[in-house]
Amino acid sequence: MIIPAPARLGPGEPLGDEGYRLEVRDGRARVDAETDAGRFYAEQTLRRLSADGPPADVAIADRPRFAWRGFMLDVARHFFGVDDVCRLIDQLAAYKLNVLHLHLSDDQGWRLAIDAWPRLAEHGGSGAAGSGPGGFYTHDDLRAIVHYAADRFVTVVPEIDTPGHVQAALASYPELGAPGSSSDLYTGVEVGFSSLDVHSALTYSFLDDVFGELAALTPGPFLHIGGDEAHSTSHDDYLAFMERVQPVVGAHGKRLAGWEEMASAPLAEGAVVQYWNTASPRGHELARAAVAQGARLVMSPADRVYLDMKYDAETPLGQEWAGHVEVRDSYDWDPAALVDGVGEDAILGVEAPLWTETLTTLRDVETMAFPRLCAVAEVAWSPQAERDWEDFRARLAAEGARWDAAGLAYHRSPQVDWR
Ligand code: TNX
Repeated sequence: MIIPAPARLGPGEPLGDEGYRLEVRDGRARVDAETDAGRFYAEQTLRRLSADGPPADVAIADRPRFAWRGFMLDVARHFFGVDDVCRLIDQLAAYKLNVLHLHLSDDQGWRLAIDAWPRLAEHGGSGAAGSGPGGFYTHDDLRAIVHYAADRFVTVVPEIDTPGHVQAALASYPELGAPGSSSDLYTGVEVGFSSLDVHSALTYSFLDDVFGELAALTPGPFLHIGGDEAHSTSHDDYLAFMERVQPVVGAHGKRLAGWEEMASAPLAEGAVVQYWNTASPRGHELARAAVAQGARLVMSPADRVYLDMKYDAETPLGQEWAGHVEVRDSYDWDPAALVDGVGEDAILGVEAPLWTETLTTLRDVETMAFPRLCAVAEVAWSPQAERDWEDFRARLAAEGARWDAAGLAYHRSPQVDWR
């Protein structure tokens, strides 16, 4: 009926920035909220309650467990245009997710026009993983996405991956790499082979230009600088880079976000670190290192919420390095019980990344995202005590009919008794 399951707040409990009270009696609805976001979420809930006819009498007081409830789309390995992204934003809003993290650059593609460095998009955006077509967002395109998202209380968190994952940039401007680096476009799916020249002043004036244009296009508080898998950057160079890049982010009025590797460096105040690598014993250490520095965490454990992992051995698309991830795996976990020393207070939220090395169409994206994204949405919104797999899978079964009607592609998981 409703996804995600509502919290049960007592009469005096505050609704906060996103909470609401909803009362339906004799077919009439009454909403209380302190914010427009709260009213919006009440409306989403009411819409679900009314999906199959007039809603039954009900009284709900609800607010989210976590402030950051995210979905990440990799538009670098394969590009997805404004219409596709807006269609996904509709789904995020329906499930009360509020962050769209756009992975805008990687070795295979640079996906945002930068006025000061035009070859990034023109040349760096011309290809994709495999032989797929390229593409990039103009400033107006990104503004349209940001606006569409904001209307649905979704904040866009833009990511420019640094200092690694930059082959598309190096192919466009070879002077950004250390002498001797390759300046070829890359269409493979390896990671960890490219690096910005961390010792060159040009690198930081380049990033200042890029972050400046990006900051002006995205009103949200965060700028994500990646920082992952910089395997061809030495650790000393990585530290030198992190020391120099953080003030550039700060100078544009943004808070720093980055992948867990970033926690191996001293971090600016207010930084957000994204835990991901469940295949490495370093992941837990890095998460604790982030907390020890006062950073807050976004939990993206690959073996739970990486939406590019295959559901099972039969899944035609996706990857397997973090194992198979069925719907129940995405649902049955507690973010605050995942890493020793990383409790509720250290956690800003939960995000499900969707990497697109193997995905080329919106249909591919939807099939990998649904129904697992609904499970993640409930992990992020509902209190642990209100979450129950049997209850969730029953609600999910009803959701399938809605997706069929809307033409949304999804995986008909054998774990759910679809109607
Ligand atoms: C790891 S997650 C990556 C990505 C890949 C993904 C594939 C992360 C920070 N880095 O570069 O696309 O695995 O599952």
